[in-house]
Amino acid sequence: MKKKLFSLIAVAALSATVLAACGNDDSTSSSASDSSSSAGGDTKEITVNAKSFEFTPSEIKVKKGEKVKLTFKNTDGAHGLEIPEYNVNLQKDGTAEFTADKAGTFDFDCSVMCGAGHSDMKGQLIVEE
Ligand SMILES: [Cu+2]
Repeated sequence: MKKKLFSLIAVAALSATVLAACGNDDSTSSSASDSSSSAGGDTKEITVNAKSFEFTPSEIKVKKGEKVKLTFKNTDGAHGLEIPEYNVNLQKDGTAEFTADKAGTFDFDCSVMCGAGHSDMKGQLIVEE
């Protein structure tokens, strides 16, 4: 009985470690209970990091019709990420989801006044037909 419980805990702890190790850093994770979140499907997951004063990557390419899950992360300073055409405006670390249903090249930029290089923080979302 006790042994079974222990191995259950060990498995839970192990999977929590594995999850944490793969860079999927969501701070609100409540261990193994939220493993149901969007695994698979055709969602394109993109992470954009921001530092003073640039985005990495500064160019995002997706295909038209693709569902996009955008994860935004500040690695230095406090910045935001705004894609007006897609009603995305993250003003701190977080995620935004949208469907890339308009083809074209759309500018994104920083939406938090972050200092001298603020207006240089630009990138492009390219939605290919
Ligand atoms: Cu800024």
